[in-house]
Amino acid sequence: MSHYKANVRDIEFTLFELLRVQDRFGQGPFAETDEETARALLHEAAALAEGPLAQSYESGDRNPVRFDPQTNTAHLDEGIKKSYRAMWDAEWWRLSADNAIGGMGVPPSIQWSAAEMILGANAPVFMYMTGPNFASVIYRNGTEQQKHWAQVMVDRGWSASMVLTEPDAGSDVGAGRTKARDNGDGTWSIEGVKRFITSADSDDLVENIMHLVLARPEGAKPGTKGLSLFLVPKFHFDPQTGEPGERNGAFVTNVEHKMGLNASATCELTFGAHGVPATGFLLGEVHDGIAQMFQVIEYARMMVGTKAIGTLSTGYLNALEYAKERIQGADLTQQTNKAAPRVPITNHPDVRRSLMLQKAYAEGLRAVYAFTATYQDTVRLGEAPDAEAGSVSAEDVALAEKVNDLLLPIVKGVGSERASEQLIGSLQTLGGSGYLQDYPIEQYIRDAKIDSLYEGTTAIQSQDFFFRKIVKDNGQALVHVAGLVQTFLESEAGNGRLKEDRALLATALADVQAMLGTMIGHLTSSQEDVRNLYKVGQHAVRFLLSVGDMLIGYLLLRGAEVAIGALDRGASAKDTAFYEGKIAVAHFFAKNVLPELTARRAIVEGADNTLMDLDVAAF
Ligand code: ST9
Ligand code: FAD
Repeated sequence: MSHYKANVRDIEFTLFELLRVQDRFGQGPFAETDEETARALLHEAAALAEGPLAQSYESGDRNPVRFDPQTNTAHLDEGIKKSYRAMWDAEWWRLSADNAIGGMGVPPSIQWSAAEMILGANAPVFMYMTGPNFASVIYRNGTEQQKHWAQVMVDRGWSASMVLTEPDAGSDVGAGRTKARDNGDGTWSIEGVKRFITSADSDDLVENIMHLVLARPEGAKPGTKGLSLFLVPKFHFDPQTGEPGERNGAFVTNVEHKMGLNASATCELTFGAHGVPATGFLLGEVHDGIAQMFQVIEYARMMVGTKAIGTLSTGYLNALEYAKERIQGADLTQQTNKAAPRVPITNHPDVRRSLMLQKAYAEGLRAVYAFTATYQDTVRLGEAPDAEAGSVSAEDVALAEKVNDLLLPIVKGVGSERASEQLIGSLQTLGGSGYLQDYPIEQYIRDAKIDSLYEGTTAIQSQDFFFRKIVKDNGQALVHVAGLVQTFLESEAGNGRLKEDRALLATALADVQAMLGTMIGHLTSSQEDVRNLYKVGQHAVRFLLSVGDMLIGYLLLRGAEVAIGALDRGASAKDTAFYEGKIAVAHFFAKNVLPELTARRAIVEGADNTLMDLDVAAF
């Protein structure tokens, strides 16, 4: 039986009923996509996820990646390799590749919904399939020769890795010390040690691996702006055919032993220290490494958030299934009657509370990533040379880019934090059984914890959100999103049934706006007293999570409005329960979570620096 449970019904609801993504199909780069093919693709993804991908999820965990120091190889579980090959052979690699090198032309909103299921079923397998996606970044930024290599990477099924982190350069990427020396013949020699590199080796899974490496050319300035991006292959290759030749000097020198995600190879990667030079090629022949790498990072941050959300969804569905069947205790109203019949634990109010909270975050965060992806749809439509005139204006595209940027730290930061938190609730629902390896939830918790760490920790996401995505943007994207919420608040959504919930959302919107106002005040006054920046730093994560909750509340309530409409029009018995669930979950979230924002607002407004004045010795 599969550990993975796809929620295709809710994915289809989110895409086609709530966000109406199909209205953008059939034009420009999505000319080949219609609603029917999109739905078919989602069902295929669910079958793949619940079938061949889910099969090796457990064996990959129980047989972690092994490092062989003799050959500098990371050995993978055979089941993981089999799942990878099933996915490659069915050409799922086309999902997120650029059309120019073999992509399917599937709108990002559909791509990410398929990715949710694949990631929820077996994220390490997804993460070995970097080749075509990273080749797209090479294609977009590369010289003519490198564009050809991007196509070679796809045609020959190569993999790729993103190589930033060093022992002394984690969050602070700009502290990187890996050097690049110009050989004067179009190649560079790379020297240094990188750590924690995902998929830097993968046994015999692929013929070659293209490492995308940040390194500092001799004499370049300090910080991130002095870094350049180099293409460093595992094996040298024929520049025309891609036929691999001699080993290049990039060797995996260790594989980490981790809390979870054991099937994913997390490697130390050493350049130019084994008597073989590590030869690299400057991407696009321009020194613009951090900006180029952020094209990879933006995709990876969306992926990490979607992975966390996909894991929470299957965690919730596993907990729900267990709870419906587990008989324990009498109904609370019968507690004095020792002979009262024993009931399923779904009768207990606390179990219901936790299940509904898990449902709210799983379905609410799904709506958040899909809502974000609709802005990526707009960007893609605008990029197409053959886009129909007037289908998207240049202003639409510019705004969509900004809104996508604004929402990424919410998908990644809020998605990962809430998923971890709520998966604890999923485990709790199973009681002691949840702690056992007989059920998948303990592995979900271990495998999802990484999501708040890599691709920028939550603290980094929160600072990105406040300083870059709001302040540097002059609040333009935020004003757009707040405007959508305001329009909904002023509507008659739900024929009166959502009046009380809309009022709760209005308070939540006012609360986050007040938090922002306070933090902007600290930022402004930091010109007189620079230590006021600490007040921003202390509350940035709280603010990020609060905006996330407000957005979840908004999208759940819009979902409730759609559900009310569907019920009013008459729905099948099965759909009736589904739509009632959508109304209930929105109402629950509005009543049980949104009011917490008022307390958080008071905390932000009461910010002082006593925490920062304290001697560390007092901790
Ligand atoms: C990692 C990998 O953790 C985790 C695993 C992923 C595995 C790969 C998965 C991919 C899978 C693909 C498979 C697809 C398969 C599909 C098929 C399936 C069926 N946005 O603020 P400044 C840029 S990797 C855009 O001064 P500092 C910008 O150019 C390690 N750009 O920063 C800016 O210049 P300007 C991840 C941004 O103080 C410049 O940076 N590590 C953004 O110098 C400087 O900006 C991290 O993420 C942005 N948001 O440096 C590090 N921000 O301003 C986290 C900056 O002129 N640390 N830029 O535009 C940070 O992010 C830091 O804030 C910092 C600070 C390094 C940026
Ligand atoms: P630190 O940066 O040392 O952070 C420690 C703590 O301090 C964190 O809580 C952090 O939030 C906080 N902190 C640090 N700086 C600040 C600040 N300025 N403000 C507020 N708080 C701060 N890297 C790659 O390049 N490629 C990969 O493929 C890759 N895959 C990975 C896979 C795994 C399994 C792991 C564990 C890591 C991976 N990484 C990869 C590295 C990952 O991106 C880093 O671990 C991450 O960016 C954090 O860096 P760090 O571990 O050095 O922690």
